[in-house]
Amino acid sequence: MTILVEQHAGYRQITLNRPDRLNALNAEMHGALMAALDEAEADPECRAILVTGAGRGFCAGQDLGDVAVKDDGPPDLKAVLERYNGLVRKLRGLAMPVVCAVNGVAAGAGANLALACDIVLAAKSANFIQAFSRIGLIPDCGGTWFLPQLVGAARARALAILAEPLPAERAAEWGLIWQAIDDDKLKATAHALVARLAKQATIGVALTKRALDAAETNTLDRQLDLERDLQDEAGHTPDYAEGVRAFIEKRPANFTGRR
Ligand code: T3D
Repeated sequence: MTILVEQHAGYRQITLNRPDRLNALNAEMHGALMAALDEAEADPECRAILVTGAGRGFCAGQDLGDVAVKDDGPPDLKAVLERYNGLVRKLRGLAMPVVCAVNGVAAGAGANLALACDIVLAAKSANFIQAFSRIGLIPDCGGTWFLPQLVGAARARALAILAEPLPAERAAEWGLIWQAIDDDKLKATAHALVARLAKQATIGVALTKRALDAAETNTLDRQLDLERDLQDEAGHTPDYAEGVRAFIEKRPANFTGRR
C-alpha cells in the first residue's frame, strides 16, 4: 500500500509509504493519497489530518522513473501536473486543519506538498530541497507561489534556482515552516498538535483558512468585507455559542465542530 491511513480520536494520520523510493509519488500513490483525503473530508468525526512519511524521508517528489524521457518523446508532464495541482488544491481547500510532520528530506514536489499544509513541523535532521532546477524543471505544486509568500523574493529565488538543501532549523528561522523539532520528539509533538486541533472549533478554523487564502489577492477593503461575512458564519455555529458560554463560566470549551 502506497498510502497508509490510521484513525485516531478526531483525526486521521496519512502516511506516504514508498520508503525505498523516499516516498516519491507515482500514479498509484497520487490516486491513493487523493482518495485518503476525500475519505477524511467525508468523515464527520475527522476534524484534522496529519500527513507524514514512512522511513527516513518525507517525500522525494515525483518518481522520476515514471516520467523519464523515452524514445517516443517526452512524458505528458501537463497530465502529471494536473494530478499534483489537484492535491495542492485539495489540501488548501479542506475544511479542517492539515498538519505536516516532515520526518526527513522533502524534495521537489514533496517539499511543496508539505508547504501546502496548514502547519508544518519538521525533524531537525530534515531538509527542504527545491530539486527541480537540478533536472531542468521549474518549482511546481505551488512552489513559485509559496516560496516568495513565505520567505520573501530574495530567498525564494536562490532556493528555486540553486536547489540547495535548506535544513529544517533554518527553514523555521526563515518562516518557511512553523517549527523544527528534535527528531525523537517529532512524532509525539505532531500527534499532540493534531489532537489539540481536532478539539478546536473546526468550522472557525476552516473559515480562518479561507480568509487567509483570500487575503493573498484581496485588497484590504475586500478582505474587511470577507472577514465580516465569514465572521457572521462563524458566529452562527454552536461552537461560537459554546466558546462564549465556556469563557463566562470559566471552564474549558467543549467544541463539536458541527454546524
Ligand atoms: O513529471 C514531472 O517530472 C513533473 C513533476 C515534477 C515534480 C517533482 O517533484 S520534480 C523533482 C523530483 N525529485 C527530485 O528530483 C529529487 C530526486 N532525489 C534526490 O535528489 C535525492 O534522492 C534526495 C536529495 C531527495 C535524497 O538523497 P539521498 O542521498 O538521501 O537518497 P538517495 O540515495 O538519492 O535515494 C534513495 C533511493 O530513493 C534511491 O534508490 P536506490 O538507489 O536505493 O535504489 C533513489 O534512486 C530513490 N529516489 C529518490 N528520489 C527519487 C527516487 N526514485 C525515484 N524518484 C525520485 N524522485
